[in-house]
This record gives sequence, C-alpha cells and structure tokens, in this order.
Amino acid sequence: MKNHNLFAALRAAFPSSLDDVAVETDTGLNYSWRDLERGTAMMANLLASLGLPDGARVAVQVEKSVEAMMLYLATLRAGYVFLPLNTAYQSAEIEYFIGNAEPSVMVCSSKNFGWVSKIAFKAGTQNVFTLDDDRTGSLLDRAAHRSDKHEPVARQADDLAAILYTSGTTGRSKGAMLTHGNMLSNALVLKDYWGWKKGDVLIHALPIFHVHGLFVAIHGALINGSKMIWLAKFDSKLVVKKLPEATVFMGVPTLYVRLLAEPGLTREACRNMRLFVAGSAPLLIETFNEWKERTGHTILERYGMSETVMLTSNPYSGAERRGGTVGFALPGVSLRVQDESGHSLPAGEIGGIQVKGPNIFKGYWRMPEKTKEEFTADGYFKTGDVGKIDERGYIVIVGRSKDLIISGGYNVYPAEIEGYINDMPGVAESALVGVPHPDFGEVGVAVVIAKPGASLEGGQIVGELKSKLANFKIPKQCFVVSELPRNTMGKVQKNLLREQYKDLFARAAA
Ligand code: MCA
Ligand code: AMP
Repeated sequence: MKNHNLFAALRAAFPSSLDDVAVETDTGLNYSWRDLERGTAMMANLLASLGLPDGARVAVQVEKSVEAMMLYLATLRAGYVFLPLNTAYQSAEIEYFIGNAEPSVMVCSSKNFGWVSKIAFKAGTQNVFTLDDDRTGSLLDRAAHRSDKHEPVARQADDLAAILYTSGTTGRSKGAMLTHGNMLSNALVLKDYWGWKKGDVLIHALPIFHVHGLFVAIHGALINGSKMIWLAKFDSKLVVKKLPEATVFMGVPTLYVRLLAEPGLTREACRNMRLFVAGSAPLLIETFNEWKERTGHTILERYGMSETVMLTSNPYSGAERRGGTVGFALPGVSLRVQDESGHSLPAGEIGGIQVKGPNIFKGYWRMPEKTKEEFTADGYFKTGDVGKIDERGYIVIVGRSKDLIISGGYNVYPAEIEGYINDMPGVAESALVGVPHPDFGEVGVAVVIAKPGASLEGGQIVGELKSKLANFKIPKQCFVVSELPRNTMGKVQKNLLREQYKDLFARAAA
C-alpha cells in the first residue's frame, strides 16, 4: 500500500546528487541533501526510541535553525505530530498550549529549559529536550547516537501531521489539525501553479512556526529539490545582497515594505529572480505598485489560513496578477461567497468566504463542537474572511467577520488581550482595535476605562502586558478614557474607535 507520509514525498523529490547543497545559511554553513537525509533519520530514530504512543505530539519552541527544520521533518518521518510554537510566546501562553495538546515531547531553547520543563512535566510530558540555534542541545546530543538510516513510517493521507494553534473566530486558541494529505496535496498544487523548476533557489527569511515559513516555503523548496538560502532572521540588507543568487522569495507584506526602504533593491539586484510571493496579510496596492516600478517584478499575492494551508493565488502565468486581489481558487479548492442566511452570492457581492478541498483541515483538536460550528452542512469551511469575486473572477478580501488584527503577519486576537487588561486591578473595561501602521500594516491600540476612583496609566498597562504576552501582541498605544462608544444594545462600537485612532501612526509613514 502507498505510504502517504508527507516526508516520504519530500524525500523522493531530493535530487539524485545528494552531495549538492540543500541549504546555505547566513552563518556560512552548507547542508547537503545527504545531511538532511541523515540528520532527519537520526532524529526520527531518537523519537522512535522513546516509546511514544501513536499520534504523539512533539511540541517545539526553538529559535530558527536548519536543525529545527530537520526536527519538523523528522517528526513527520517518524509518524508523529508536529506542534510548532512562536518563540515570542511567554509562560502563560505556553502553559495553555501544552496543557491543551498534551505533547509527549517538548523541545525548547536551553535558556528557557527551566520554566518550560516545569510546565511540561506538570502537564505530564515525559521528554523535554533542548535545541539551540548554534547546533547544540540535548536533542542533538541524543540523536547523535542513533542510526542514520530510517524508513519513513507508513501514514495514511488522513493521518495527523501537525497541529497549529490559531484563535479562529473567538475565544481561546484552537489547535487546527492538518493531515499528511492536506499538506502534500497543497504542496503539489503550488509546485505546479507557481512554476517551480530545476535550478530554483528560495530565500527563506520567515519564521518557521507558522504556515507561511514552515509549510509554504519549506515544502515548496523541498518538493522541487530546490536549494534554500536560509536567514535565521529577516534582515532586509541581507535579503537584497542575496537576491542575485536566488529565484524565489516569499514574505509577509511588512517584509516587502522594509525591502522597499533599501536603496540596493534595484532591477539589477533582482535580475535572476523569477517570483516574489506575498501573503498572510493584505498587501497594500501602493506596495504592489512601488515594487513593480522599482524591480520590474509583479508580486504574486496569495491567500491562506492555518486551517487550510493555501487557498487562492494570483496566476503565475497566463493571466494578469492583480494587485489588491488574492487571485483564483487553487486547483482542487472550491470557494464560494455566501450571505448570512446561507445563499451563495453572485460576482461583485460581498459576503463570507467559504472553502472546500483536500487541503482543508480535519478539525480543531479536541473541539468537535467548535469544528462543527465552523463548517456548513454541505462541508464548506467558514473562513471568517469577508470578500467578493470581482467581475473577472479574481477574489478580493475586503475584511474579516472575525475580530482579528494581523500585525506584521502575526495574528492578534483582541479578546485575548482585552482579557488580560480586564483582569488588571482598577480596570472596568477595555477594547483593542487594529489601526493602520506603516511598517506592520496594522497594529493594536488599547482603549481602557478605569473603575470609579481608580487611577490608571496607559504606559503602565502596556508594561504589565509585556511581562505576560508575546511581544507582537502588545498594543502599540494604550489610552485611558472615560467612556467607550456603544450601540443601542450596549455593545462597544469598535468601528468608531478604529476611525478615531486611524491616523495615530500616519505621521510615521510620511
Ligand atoms: C516584531 N514586533 C512586532 C511584530 N514583530 N510588533 C507588531 N507586529 C509584529 N509582527 C515588535 C516587537 O514586539 C518589538 O517591540 C520590536 O517589534 C522588535 O522586535 P523584533 O522581533 O526584533 O522584530 P523584527 O525582527 O523586526 O520582526 C518583524 C517581522 C516579524 C520580521 C516582520 O514580525 C515577522 O517575521 N513576521 C512574519 C510573521 C509570519 O511569518 N507570519 C505568517 C503566518 P518592542 O521593541 O516594543 O519590544 S502564516 C499565515 O498567516 C497564513 C496561513 C498565511 O496565509 O501565510
Ligand atoms: P492564520 O490564522 O495565521 O492562518 O491567518 C489566516 C488569516 O490571514 C486569513 O483568515 C486571512 O484573514 C489572513 N490572510 C492570509 N493571507 C492573506 C492575504 N493575502 N490578504 C489578506 N488576508 C490574508
């Protein structure tokens, strides 16, 4: 019977000359395809030696490194379930994820071992390893003693490969369960749709704990046997320097905005480039146009979610790439726009975007009720994004029905931050809204009401949040006001707050 293990498919695409360079790092290290093959085999054998239960989760919060990527691949190879965690998450956030996912293995940076292992052991995790970005840590020490031969464990297309935490519409984070089949089908579609070819070189400058950097970029390069130029952290100068050696780049809009600020970004620097892909947040038309003017390249914008991997894309060839749109539904994906009563809308009309296809996730981890709510009776997933199909068939996202702020490509859920603010002494109520920002696209601004007699200070509230939450979730400003605008039902009118504060960061843009 065919093995649907995603790793097996990626491995099968490695070039026959295993000594070629697969990954070149910004510290001057070269990893060959053989290194990836052997390194992932040794890590997979280590995982196999731990006697983990079937479907065991391997939770990972480490700095970006090639070894961290290998750990992801090794987890697939060994047939377990990968659970990546943003390095910005702090203890309360990690405690929630570990408590919810109950991983059998936790891998963290050695500097965090003290607090992470405490949380993990308390939650029943039996194996806690360290992995640092300088090729050290107990994971590598232990894997070094293992065989470098390993047969990818047999998996069905429907078997779980990864869990990605995302908040979806409301409330606490939910684990989106992605299968081997979800990810492989998407990787194969994108290989074809984006015209991946022999000799392509990808600049990998995104974090590897979310869909964009971990799946779209890594799967894209590996399934095409393409070399990656690996940047541990996004650095606009370094990207510009490396552009002449590359053919493909992927980034969130903030990366494009920062690259445009580099005088070295010229047509000459992009002479070998074939494709610039943007996604994870709306790309402003100004950025799209400026990029075209400066580099001669038309950015290809696409749209996806943690629950679905990639859903739509502008065309690579054969038709125009239209700024301000996310292109067409990918082959195999059915996409429709519906109104609130469940009627499909004709082109041009705005409604909720719903999708179906082999890339759509299996459901939310241990939340069958929530999963049911997010699907229609005929099996479409409700994305929570609001959009329309334009007169030429291009999909345009106009907003979100979910209360979500996307800041620099990271999702911030107002309810979570409001919850923390509301728990502070002296706070009666709070609202977090997203406002335009020249660098991050959108950032959170908090508006707070004090309890009678309490005296609050915005800076202090921000300071307290910093000790509890990932840095990208921290409101860039916090205002203490005497009242919040409300509708007749008493509900806070966030649209009015967004309007009131929309120019807060406009000056920085000028
Ligand atoms: C950093 N800061 C931020 C953000 N990142 N503030 C708001 N939003 C952010 N995204 C703040 C920090 O809190 C800190 O503030 C200061 O900026 C410097 O932090 P540092 O980490 O040095 O920032 P940076 O290295 O300049 O990072 C900016 C970044 C990064 C490179 C744009 O945010 C990034 O890599 N974003 C990409 C996210 C991504 O991959 N998303 C894909 C999700 P202070 O100094 O006050 O402490 S996948 C997805 O969405 C779907 C499925 C899809 O379609 O792809
Ligand atoms: P995540 O929860 O990190 O998977 O983020 C998914 C959300 O990112 C989607 O539901 C959209 O709201 C947003 N998104 C992704 N790509 C785009 C895009 N090209 N334009 C606008 N929004 C996007």
